[in-house]
Amino acid sequence: MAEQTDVDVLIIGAGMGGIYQLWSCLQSDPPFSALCIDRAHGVGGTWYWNRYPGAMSDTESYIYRFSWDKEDLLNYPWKEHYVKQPEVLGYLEHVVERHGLAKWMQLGTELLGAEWDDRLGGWRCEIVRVDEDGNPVGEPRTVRARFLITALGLLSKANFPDIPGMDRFKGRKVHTGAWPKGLDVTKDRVGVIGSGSTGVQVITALAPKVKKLVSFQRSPQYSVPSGDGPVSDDYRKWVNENYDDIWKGTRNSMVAFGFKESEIPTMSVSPEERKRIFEEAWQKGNGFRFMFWTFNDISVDRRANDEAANFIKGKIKSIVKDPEKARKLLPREIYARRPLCDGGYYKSFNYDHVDVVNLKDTPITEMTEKGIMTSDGVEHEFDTIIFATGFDAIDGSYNRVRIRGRNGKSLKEHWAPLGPTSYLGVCCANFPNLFMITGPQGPFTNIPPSLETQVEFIIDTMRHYRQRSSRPIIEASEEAEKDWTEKCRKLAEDSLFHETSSWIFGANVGGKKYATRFYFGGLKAYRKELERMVKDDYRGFIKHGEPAQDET
Ligand code: NA7
Repeated sequence: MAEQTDVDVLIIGAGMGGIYQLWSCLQSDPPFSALCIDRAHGVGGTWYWNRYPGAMSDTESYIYRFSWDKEDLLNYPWKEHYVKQPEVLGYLEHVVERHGLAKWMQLGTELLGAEWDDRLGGWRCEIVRVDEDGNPVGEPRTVRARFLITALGLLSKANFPDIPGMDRFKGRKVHTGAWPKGLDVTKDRVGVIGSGSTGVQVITALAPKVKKLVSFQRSPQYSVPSGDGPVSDDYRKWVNENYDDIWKGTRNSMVAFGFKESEIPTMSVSPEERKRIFEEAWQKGNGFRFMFWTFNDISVDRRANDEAANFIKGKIKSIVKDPEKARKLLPREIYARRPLCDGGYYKSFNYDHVDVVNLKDTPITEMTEKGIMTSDGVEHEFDTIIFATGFDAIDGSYNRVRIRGRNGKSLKEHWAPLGPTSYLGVCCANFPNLFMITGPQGPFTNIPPSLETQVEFIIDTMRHYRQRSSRPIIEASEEAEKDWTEKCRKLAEDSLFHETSSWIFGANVGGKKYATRFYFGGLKAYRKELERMVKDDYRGFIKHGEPAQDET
């Protein structure tokens, strides 16, 4: 008699991906028994940890949610074009309650390691209870699972810069990705290091409220207005009446932001028309809309990119009154990072108490007891220093857990030669029955529709293999992973994104392998890839034989 598993599926992470995966397991006929754990003491994933002022999704509210609960979709309230962190968290808590998922969850529990066991035909996982600070409580225990599904999030391991004298600072240091509950810094003099989408949000939110704010900015970015504001009853009615078409359009689009991407090249219209279209996008708001709804080549063609970049630079100069501050805020690289939007970021610098330090002119030399010292000898004094310095993205979330596949090789070792790779963004060769939600080389889009695509693919695949065998082994071939990686590399090379250095390529963390962490073909093409592969009888997956009856 072969050893039995304790549970069919162990899901790591109770954010959006983990919640939907758990629900899908329980809905299957017959259900997959499942346990979902999270080191956080609440559900929500990213939205549990990122409680910094101004934290919000920059996707329109109506598609920053699950599409599969139609009744809830039509009735759950949202007031503004964008959902803010407390609302997203509230929504996810509501989904867990509505579907009775909590009893299949064990929160405040961390995965220490997982090892593939050939004899078991599953994963031996070591988990442990942790307190609110992440310290282990009690002894670890082993869970034997047929499938291991990681829903760790793209961006969960904080990136802290290594600044000399970090420990000397007597004030408060806080990373945006681990913002303590209830922390209020509005009476403080605040320094913010980092100006990615988090930096832009936190600066915009705090600027009108704090005593003093200085942004320490290494790479000025392009940001456009978000267009946020209350939604009318008529608007909500329109969304509700058109939800099916909205989701259909979203799944059949490239970046899945709910608008139809442009099909016209930038230089195919007159300069006046170009300006008009850019202005219209500026007024409507949203970073992804500005990059992908206006014209079809901003992210791939240098001339088109310059046109968009110059338009935004013109806006920055007209908004920021102080020419020296404006000079510092003007981007110096092309417009090819994750597109940003904001609720008045550039205007924030018109306050006398808000300033920006260009770290390329005057780098940080050290942290002192009182604050931050820059190379011009100025000591900037603060009560609180906020690190909006981003994350050790994607593989960073995996590297802190010991996941060992066949032959005892860890994921970290598997990824060492080329950077994080996968087959179809969900599987890795030699890691049987391991599925990753928003793992490396998945689509670069609005997250919820991609994550739903992956969860649905994973559950369908598990069901399919369960019909073939009572001890299913689902395993991508090395060849398939190599081909997918090559496809992702080519797509990234065709895009201008690879000319900027950001977390998308692992370029934000010293010592990391420079490699694309995304599939740049868009959601529609990604879904087609999955469909074709399934039609091709799960091309790229190794055909394991049926186990003998007495093994089951
Ligand atoms: P990002 O986009 O990685 O931004 C991090 C920012 O921190 C960026 O401006 C970095 O400058 C800056 N940074 C990082 N390290 C340092 C050091 N050592 N010194 C100074 N500045 C530094 O992270 P976010 O949290 O803003 O956003 C991540 C994603 O979360 C976002 O795209 C959304 O999808 C949600 P750099 O640009 O590297 O010069």
